[in-house]
Amino acid sequence: MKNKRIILISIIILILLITFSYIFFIKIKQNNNNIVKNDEIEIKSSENNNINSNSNTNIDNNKINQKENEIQNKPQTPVQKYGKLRVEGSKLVDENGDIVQLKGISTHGIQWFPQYINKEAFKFMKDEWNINLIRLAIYSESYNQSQNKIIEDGIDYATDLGMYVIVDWHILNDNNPNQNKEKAKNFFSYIVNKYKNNINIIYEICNEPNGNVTWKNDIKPYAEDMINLIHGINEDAIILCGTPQFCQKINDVAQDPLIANKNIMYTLHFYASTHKQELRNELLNAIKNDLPIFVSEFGISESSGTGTINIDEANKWIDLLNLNDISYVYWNLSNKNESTALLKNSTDKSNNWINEELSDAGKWFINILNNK
Ligand code: IDC
Repeated sequence: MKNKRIILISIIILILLITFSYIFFIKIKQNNNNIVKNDEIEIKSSENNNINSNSNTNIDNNKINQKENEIQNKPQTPVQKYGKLRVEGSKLVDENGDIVQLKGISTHGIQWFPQYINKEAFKFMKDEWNINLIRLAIYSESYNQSQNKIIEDGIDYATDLGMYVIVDWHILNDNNPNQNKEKAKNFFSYIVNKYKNNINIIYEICNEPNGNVTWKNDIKPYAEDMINLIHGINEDAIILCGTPQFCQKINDVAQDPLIANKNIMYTLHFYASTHKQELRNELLNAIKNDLPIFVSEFGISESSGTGTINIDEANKWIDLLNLNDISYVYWNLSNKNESTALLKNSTDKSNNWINEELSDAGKWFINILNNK
């Protein structure tokens, strides 16, 4: 009986021992697992931290790169560089009040040479020839609404590329701007309204009044009306106003300036084989009179647009213009068989030209633009 008891107690102790050691074993295992898990979590979270800190570094690097890019590339386009232009005294100035000199190229009549109004050509001239301005020549006498598409395309390309653009109402054979005044009013109210938020458009209200036309009786009243119309829609627009005798008698204006003088400039045109020191004296006089002058068209041929070119005189003109920060625009982008055309008559391409495809005058002007 006593033996039986001893055996029973031993069995119970054994069972208890086994149970405790099992529980103990399980506990240890769990702990170990937890340690491993915690380690994993720690490793994971430290990995995450690394990823986060890496991505933070990436973001920081991107920001630095962006800033560097901005500093290096800025200003990327002429309009980014100068912003909204205005006229202060006799000077064209940028958004910060610093003097700006625009240099550009004029199309020929848009209805005769529309092939050159293409974005690739504008981009090429901006990037390779350093121009910041395009002038779209719309011959007033032969203008009709079907030409609007070409004009709007031209404005849109210039805008996309961050270039300034002159919308030129090209009075010529219709020598008195009042002749086509109604057409001019309709045209400008349409275009100025459509583009009233653009800061890159300059409006030239009459290319070259000529013949029996005076500043006081003809051009001035026309200009006052057109300025009212344009500034009524966009009060900050810069407006270029033609002057008598194909834009040579700029000093007629000095004696009898326009009533509205906000953001107005007067145009002087020259053709270097015909117009020399006498016309430069006229310009020097205007500079003395503090008149804001813009050379919205010039050539280095004879005033007919063809004949011999005069590089000596042309260089004298450019020196004088550069010295006085006066903006200028070369006539004309075409391959017409005339010496003022930028392209050789044999050049068929309408963009991406090589030097050999330029006329003599074209080669000279591209050198001027590249400061060579
Ligand atoms: C000329 C063109 C020529 C065209 C003629 C008439 O070069 O191809 O046949 O006009 O439309 C100006 C004028 C400008 C003239 C240019 C050369 O603004 O239209 O272009 N010129 O004569 N003023 C002085 C010279």
